[in-house]
Amino acid sequence: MPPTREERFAGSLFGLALGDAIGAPYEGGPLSGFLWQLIGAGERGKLRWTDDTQMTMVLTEHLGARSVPDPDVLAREWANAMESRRGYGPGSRRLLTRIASGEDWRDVNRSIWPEGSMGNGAAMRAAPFGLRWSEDREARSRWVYETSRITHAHPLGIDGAHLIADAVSRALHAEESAPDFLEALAEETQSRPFVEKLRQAVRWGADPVTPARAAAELGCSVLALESVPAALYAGARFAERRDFDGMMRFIIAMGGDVDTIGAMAGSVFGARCGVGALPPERLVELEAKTRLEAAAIALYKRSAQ
Ligand code: F2R
Ligand code: MG
Ligand code: MG
Repeated sequence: MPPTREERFAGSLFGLALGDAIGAPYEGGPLSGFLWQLIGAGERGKLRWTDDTQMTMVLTEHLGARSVPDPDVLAREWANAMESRRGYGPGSRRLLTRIASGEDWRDVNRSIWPEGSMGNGAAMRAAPFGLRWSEDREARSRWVYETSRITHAHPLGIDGAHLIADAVSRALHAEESAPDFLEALAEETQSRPFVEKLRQAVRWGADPVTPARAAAELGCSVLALESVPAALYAGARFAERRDFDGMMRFIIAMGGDVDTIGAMAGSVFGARCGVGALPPERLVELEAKTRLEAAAIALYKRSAQ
């Protein structure tokens, strides 16, 4: 039996949180991993997530509570919910701190780089748009743009967010092979740099390339242009055989921005395979499951209206 739509919503959000939490100790090399092992256990030993899930959770609650997002309110909600110990990107941390102190996001979102951030911080939180507006590309695209630029004004940061939202939306419905899924995304996006990366993965076809080759040819850094294609490849490839653990082993072996590649891939995997395909022994360990589940249900109900 294919998963229900409700199971796919929960699968996408729990897949994101699990990918984030399982990947977190491996993000950024041994020193940063050691630090996370020290502070990352979370309350009562629960598997603890990072900024990726924190921002996605706030966004999911925001979308579940209203018919359309309010970027000004959302900016303040993200800023007020920021916890440094969750490992935010340096640019995002500075912007959110200024927004929390009362500055308008429009005055700060190009203050670090003139074109804005091209990090993956907007892409890592974009999955809820694919769930909320899965059948309405125009609305999905509009709200991804209007909310990504709060922290990520650079076109590549925003394009990466569009791709993750489009991929989650597609995974809710399509049962394609990984190459077909990636080719369809490449045809939909207007962003040439992303098209080149996606077509690179399409050319691999059904051949299972090694993590080292995927990392070398797609990239796996904090930049959206590298980590988004890497996550889409891993998510699509391992969703075909419903192998979440295999997907995370692959992502950990690629290295780089492991928690965020895990989060983005997990959101695609869960949208296609449903919450029942996630490893139950890891789900049990995840922190704040009740809050995440309530957010998923509210978003599901809102999208059904
Ligand atoms: N910050 C982290 N991880 C490090 C700390 C965690 C560690 N494990 C620990 O022990 O504590 N992870 C989180 O940050 C990433 C998302 O980052 P975001 O929100 O995009 O931030 P930022 O700073 O805007 O961009 C990231 C870096 O990309 C480069 N960059 C961005 N725009 C640029 C531009 N226009 N020109 C040049 N470089 C640009 C900069 O190096 C930015 O610092 C996720 O991995 C999340 O998990
Ligand atoms: Mg993170
Ligand atoms: Mg990360």
